[in-house]
Amino acid sequence: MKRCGYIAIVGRPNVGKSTLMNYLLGQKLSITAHKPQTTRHSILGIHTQDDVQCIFIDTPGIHIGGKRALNRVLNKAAQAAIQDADAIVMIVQASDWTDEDQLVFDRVKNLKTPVFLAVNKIDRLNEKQELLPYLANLPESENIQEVIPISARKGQNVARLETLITEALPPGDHFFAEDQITDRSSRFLAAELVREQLTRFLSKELPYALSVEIEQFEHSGGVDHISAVIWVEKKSQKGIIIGKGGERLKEIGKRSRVSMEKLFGSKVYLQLWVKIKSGWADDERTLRSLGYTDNQ
Ligand SMILES: Nc1nc2c(ncn2[C@@H]2O[C@H](COP(=O)(O)OP(=O)(O)O)[C@@H](O)[C@H]2O)c(=O)[nH]1
Ligand SMILES: [Mg+2]
Repeated sequence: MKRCGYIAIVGRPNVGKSTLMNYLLGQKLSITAHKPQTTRHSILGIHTQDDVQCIFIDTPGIHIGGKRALNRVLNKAAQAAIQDADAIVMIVQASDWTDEDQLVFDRVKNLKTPVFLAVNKIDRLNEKQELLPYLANLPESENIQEVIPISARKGQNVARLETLITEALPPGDHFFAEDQITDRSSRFLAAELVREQLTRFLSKELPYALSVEIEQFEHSGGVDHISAVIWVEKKSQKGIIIGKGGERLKEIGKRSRVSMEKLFGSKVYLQLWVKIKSGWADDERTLRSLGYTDNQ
């Protein structure tokens, strides 16, 4: 019997949503970082095995507060993914339960949708025993099917989680071709890979204030020719990204190119530019023009 369905991966920022999706897909599709909110858009990861097609939605982290327009858009995207899903994987990390975890839990607990509560990063615990009081204190709700301790980074127990998810999906024809791994264009993925390197190289605040736009993406002579603009808010930010003698931008470019070559399976020639566009993070209309809308 064929099965197919959407699985929303939700949780506060930084608990390992993107890491889990990449592990499930066996491919680095969604960008990850040790800083919160690396994932700005919901992104589909499609995994087809035999009769089952799982369509994972890696959501931007739901989090409290945030006065700026960008944060409001992020929360809406997460909310939309929850509403449409056939199953939900809510991720928390061992052994924390924060106000933000509670907020996510409150959003899913009254739905009819089956929820799998994944307790991630168990590889960080010294003793498995440490987990027992934590598990015993987790809040309960009727739609939680199972609590599953996992390590998304090391893959521990992820197969178990995958089996449970698969069983929860409704019967039906597959929505996507068997070899398709995402609904996103190569342009989008390329921009995300540049943004991933930027979040790794820059201080915690700066990545919120920038966006990446692909100006050119052409395949010719066996090479992908890609040209990207990094939009920043201020002149000082431009300087920080470029670095002394252009060293930082060079390194960001090199690493972005390597991950693009891996994902696209092709040689890449990458050019990066840094340009100033003031105030864009505060203007919802500008956000829309750059593609940061709720239904993305
Ligand atoms: N030790 C450990 N770290 C993890 C695990 N899963 C994710 N991380 C790290 O946690 C950070 C945030 O992960 P990410 O997937 O970007 O979180 P997201 O914001 O929820 O998508 C990254 O530095 C990951 O490498 C895990 O199972 N164990
Ligand atoms: Mg993420």
